[in-house]
Amino acid sequence: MADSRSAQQRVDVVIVGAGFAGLYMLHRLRGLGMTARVFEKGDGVGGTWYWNRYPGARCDIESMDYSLSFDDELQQEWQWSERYARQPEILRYVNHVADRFDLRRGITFNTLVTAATWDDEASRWLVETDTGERVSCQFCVMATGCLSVPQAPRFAGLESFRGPWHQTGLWPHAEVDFSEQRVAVIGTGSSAIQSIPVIAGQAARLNVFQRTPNFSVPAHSRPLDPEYERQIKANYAEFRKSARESRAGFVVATNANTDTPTLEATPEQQRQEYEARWAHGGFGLMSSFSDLYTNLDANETTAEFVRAKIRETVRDSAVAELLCPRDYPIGTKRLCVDTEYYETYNQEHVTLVDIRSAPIVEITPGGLRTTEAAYELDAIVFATGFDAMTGALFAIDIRGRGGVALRDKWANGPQTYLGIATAGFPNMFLITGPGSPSVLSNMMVSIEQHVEWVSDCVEYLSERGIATLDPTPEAEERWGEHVYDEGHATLYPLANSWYMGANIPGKPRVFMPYIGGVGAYRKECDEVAAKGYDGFALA
Ligand code: FAD
Ligand code: N01
Repeated sequence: MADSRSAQQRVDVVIVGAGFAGLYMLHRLRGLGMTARVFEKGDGVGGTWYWNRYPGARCDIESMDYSLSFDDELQQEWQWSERYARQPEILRYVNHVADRFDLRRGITFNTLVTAATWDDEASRWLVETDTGERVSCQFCVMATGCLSVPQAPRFAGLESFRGPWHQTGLWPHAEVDFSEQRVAVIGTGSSAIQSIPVIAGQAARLNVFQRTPNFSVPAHSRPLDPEYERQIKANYAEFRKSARESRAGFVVATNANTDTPTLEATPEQQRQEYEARWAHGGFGLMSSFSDLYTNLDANETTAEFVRAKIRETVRDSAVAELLCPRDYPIGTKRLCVDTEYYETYNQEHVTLVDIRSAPIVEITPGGLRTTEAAYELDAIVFATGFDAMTGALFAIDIRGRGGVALRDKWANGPQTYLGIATAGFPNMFLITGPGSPSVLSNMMVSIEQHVEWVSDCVEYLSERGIATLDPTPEAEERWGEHVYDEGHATLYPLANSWYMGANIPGKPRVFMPYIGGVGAYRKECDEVAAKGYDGFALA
């Protein structure tokens, strides 16, 4: 039997990750006649939707938008059941995509890519895995996900806890039953806000441990209106085009951006606009006026509108005040989209614990202790977020020209050209990497755009016999300044968000995504390609 540790296979491309990005990348490369292998650490496809099986998980972009557009038959045939699809349905969809395009045979599951090393002489990457495989490839595509490395809970005494504990981002595949249990949820970000109402529906007692409250708007999810579906499907090409040219990667007619600055509207006009968007549900609230992300006074009118909604909804006024965010502008941490989140706090068996004023000291065998009180618990849910955007890349020992480690190059924050490549790491592509619209957009639009740009690029190079493509340091620096300027022209840097790396101890505080909008960004990428990959050195 061949020893897989010493054997070295050669392919054109290695793709790391089998979420939507890795799957579509494989499909495109096959279309070019290239050989490709995908490595995936999970035992199935789907990435985010494979790992995040917590109760209540669903998307916050509407299903008709949060779906692949590259194949018309696929988008015409697939039927979403709800306005916002739940995790099991999205996982079924992504599995359907894998089967429909015969992608599974290209994927090696249960395999972690541990290292990728550039060999300058051979102009190839050597990719290594935890199963001992060594694969040589001309191109390496990191489709590793922006929210794929959950932050490990670091609480003293956790190992002593007698009951089960779970992380939302690594949820067990077997059903978790909270009935009759005293449960803690730690964290109040999107994952917690989705899961809390569902866990409250099962548990005997639920304590929510909140450090920082988040702004949340109602999803008003419901069965997908067949007439709406028919209209979109009759005109899907136009619908997708508008999304690609938009700022955030989706456009919902009733939620269109306005050009009016907030303070030019009277308080009554503001209220009417906010009420209409609140009633519609979803992210539209933040496009009520033109300056909500740039003008603090304008932003405060929206923030106060949401705080008033919280006070109206939550009967205990002290709890309502605790749930009102005050120390960052609305929208500068990702807005949450919920189903009866605030209402949950009206239930007798649900308690909000403020761990800002009384932090958690330790987990004990029978529960948890803060500086003020002890809580008896049967199970703990950590909804404590992700090492976003760079976590999955740094988990791989990536070494570019001269053996330079990506972790060292990016020690003070990510540096990329277009968020798609980084100088000194030739022929390596980052799907939805830092410096691209990525997590600020409908990710489906951004993933498709990157995958298509990368496959066009690889085709261009192959047709011309060009061995390597590497961003020039000058182009990378210019792009970095542009990303910085755009980000810092907004209110985003005022928040301690994961966009800023602020949720991970020791992570540099840098606003990582590009906020210029997916439409403008796509144009920029297309121009770079049209000019023969301007800003890249081709050799
Ligand atoms: P992922 O889906 O994260 O897939 C990356 C894959 O790479 C993973 O399966 C991982 O196991 C694998 N991998 C990583 N490193 C390695 C390695 N070293 N070796 C082997 N395999 C590796 N976006 C939206 O636009 N709308 C939404 O409504 C939305 N909802 C979300 C809800 C949740 C709970 C979360 C966490 C994210 C959500 N997102 C949403 C963002 C979401 O991550 C993207 O929409 C999209 O699914 C990302 O796809 P991807 O293929 O780029 O990455
Ligand atoms: O993570 P988060 P998430 N002690 O980082 C708290 C996407 N997503 O998994 O703010 C106590 O937002 C932390 O508190 P603080 C979406 O893009 C989408 O919820 O640091 N608390 C915070 O409350 C989203 O933005 C959906 O003070 C600690 C929470 O944990 C992104 O994924 C659903 C703590 C983490 O919130 C991440 O969301 C789910 C500690 N030591 C996810 N450490 C949709 O709706 C952290 N916290 C589609």
